[in-house]
Amino acid sequence: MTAAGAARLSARNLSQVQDSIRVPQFAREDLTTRIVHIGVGAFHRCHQADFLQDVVEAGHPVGMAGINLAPPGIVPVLGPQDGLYSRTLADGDACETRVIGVITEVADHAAAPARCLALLADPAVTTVTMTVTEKGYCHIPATGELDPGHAGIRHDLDTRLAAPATLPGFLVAALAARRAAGAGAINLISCDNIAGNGVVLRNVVLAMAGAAGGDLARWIEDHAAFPSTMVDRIVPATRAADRARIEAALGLADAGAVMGEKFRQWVIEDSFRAPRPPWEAAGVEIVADVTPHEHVKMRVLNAAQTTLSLLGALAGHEYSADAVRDPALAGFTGAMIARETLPHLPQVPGMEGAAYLARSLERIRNAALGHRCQQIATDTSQKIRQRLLDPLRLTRAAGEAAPGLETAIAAWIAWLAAGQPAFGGRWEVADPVAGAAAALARDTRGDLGAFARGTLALEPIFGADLAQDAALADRVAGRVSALMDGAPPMAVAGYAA
Ligand code: CS2
Repeated sequence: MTAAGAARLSARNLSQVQDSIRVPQFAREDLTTRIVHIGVGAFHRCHQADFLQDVVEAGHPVGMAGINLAPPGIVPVLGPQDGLYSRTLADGDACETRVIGVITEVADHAAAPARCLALLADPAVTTVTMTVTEKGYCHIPATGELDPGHAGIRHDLDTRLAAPATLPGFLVAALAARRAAGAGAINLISCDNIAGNGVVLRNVVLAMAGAAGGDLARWIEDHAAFPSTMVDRIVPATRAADRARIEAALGLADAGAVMGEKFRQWVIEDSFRAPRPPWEAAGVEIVADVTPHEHVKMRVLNAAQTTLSLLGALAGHEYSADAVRDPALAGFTGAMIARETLPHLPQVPGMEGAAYLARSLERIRNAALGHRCQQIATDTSQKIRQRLLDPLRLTRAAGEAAPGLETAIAAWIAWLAAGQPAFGGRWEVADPVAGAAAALARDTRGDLGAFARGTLALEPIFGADLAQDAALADRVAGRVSALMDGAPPMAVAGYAA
């Protein structure tokens, strides 16, 4: 049933797409490229691009160019397809497919660095959005500041931004080109799940510009806006079987096919410096302060995903939808967030705590999406602050115990341990702290308690307040042992009772 051997979706054969599939309802040649997006991965293709298509279909012909800074390249995927691809929304047996046509051009930095710089120096382009994952900002998670010891940042500075390998390096080089071209002000919009993502982006760009020398940092302060955003839609990496089903429905091969849930939300802080697309036409919320939305989303939906995925992986579940069907894991996760996180959350109309939590768990139950526990567990060092540590800090400030959040943190350390040969070597640890965890496992020679305490002492992740708390380290180390020694459902079963 695959479309192997079938023609690839492209502008030429768009009219052959099956009638049940919605194709772009506009003339693509009328689009003007006003946005550049960096990081054209599955999430972007199913979220910001899907919103933009609604903006265009509402009568605003805004096109977007897509750049990938890091592998995999986007040109081999969307180049032969003239930027066209399909996105499918799936819920149970129901699914709806739409061909997205707002991407006017794609470029990979490795192959076409000059074109990538030129796109950001084009006066018609006034907005740059980005999804480069949490670690793409090269910041210290505990502080939100640029990490001067980051190997990529050191490379970019040592080579005077001649061939930048990082997002901050690329943006500074591109903004220098933009200033030289006299192209004017620009909105730089992070769409990654970091609390205060606009503040972090501003921090790393200004620090990089400062370190590179000259007076570019001053120009950036005067000409660039860094609105914070909250983005939401569950979009796992596309599975081969899903792609095959989509291709069979399309009647054409589609290397860019993505699949996500129906739910979507995008909230952007109203602080722009340059013209921007009328995103409101697609239901995007433009608000004075996006912080409350970010906190609710990351501390409830994302925290539930992280907790269920770490415990789920340890318990042998493949997908987060399997983990949430495990009554002990779901009961624990729901109770942890309800008891320890919700009491400290801001009130956001439409995102009320208990209902938002119930809806989040329901979304994770969507078995049509194959969201692997291991995918969500990847890079937890970059995600844990906004999902679990900041809520823990609020309980501490209120003088409350937080056995649930401490167990979830222990689940991450147990997941790191389980990736070490000394503790079973069940999987490969995909995380920037993988090297540090491997060294710690060697140094502690199979002593799980020492491994747990050593991990918790990583200040760039846990911050000095948590990293230096010996009593917390003892409690978490005990929970790590319980999770590794017994079956994870047993270790959490008592909590919800
Ligand atoms: C997930 C997110 O992989 C992960 O870290 O928790 O990608 C999540 O699916 C999205 O934030 C949902 O909006």
